[in-house]
Amino acid sequence: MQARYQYKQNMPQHPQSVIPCLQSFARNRLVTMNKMIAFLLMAVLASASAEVSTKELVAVVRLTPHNSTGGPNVNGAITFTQSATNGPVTVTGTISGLKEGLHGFHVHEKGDLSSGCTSAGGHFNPNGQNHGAPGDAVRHVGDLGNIQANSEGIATVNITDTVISLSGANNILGRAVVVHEDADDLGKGNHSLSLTTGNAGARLACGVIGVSSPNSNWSGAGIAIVSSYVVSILLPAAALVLSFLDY
Ligand SMILES: [Cu+2]
Ligand SMILES: [Zn+2]
Repeated sequence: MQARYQYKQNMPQHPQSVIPCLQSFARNRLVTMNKMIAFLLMAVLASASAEVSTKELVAVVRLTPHNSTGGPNVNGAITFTQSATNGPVTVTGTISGLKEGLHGFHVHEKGDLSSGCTSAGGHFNPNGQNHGAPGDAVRHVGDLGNIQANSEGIATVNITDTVISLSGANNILGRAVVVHEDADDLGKGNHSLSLTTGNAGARLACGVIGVSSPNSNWSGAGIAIVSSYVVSILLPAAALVLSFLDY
């Protein structure tokens, strides 16, 4: 107390004591500026993260006949759109050249069409499940059910699926879409093939799922995860360090 009293008493009397006073003022100003910069940085990163994680991903596939010499001339174009990371994917488009009725419609595991649709492998099934309907808890990731062709052989596709994705473990990019000759029994037909293929018959047309837009920065999910890591871990850590500076 004595020392403090003396210091206070001495302050106005000695011009040198103005210097520590100014230093303290400057340090406080510096801490305030650091805080302002940190908050600005947080705001910028948070908005950047929100922007990236809601970026819409669009993929496309051009379906061509499995057997261009003699088989049915089935063609089509399908678009996959995902507006939020791991959100639902809408599947839209038109397929022509089909017989009227239901046709199995799946994502198969390989984008290899070197031997037509045969080399696309089985249904995309990263979790080793049985075949099922799109709404079933147990299904292949690639199980998109059936499309329905009208009397003119045209199927208008409009599906929303919550399992397939355009990023992450269920990413269908680079794999193949296959349209079948017969209806998919959705795993409930008691046929020997029901739990593997839905007994949907021959492969009529297929195509490889590829990038449409954005044409850069496609790995949106990865960037979003890094950004949320920055927001959830690094920024609070920075704020903690700054709070220690503010003595
Ligand atoms: Cu199939
Ligand atoms: Zn399946």
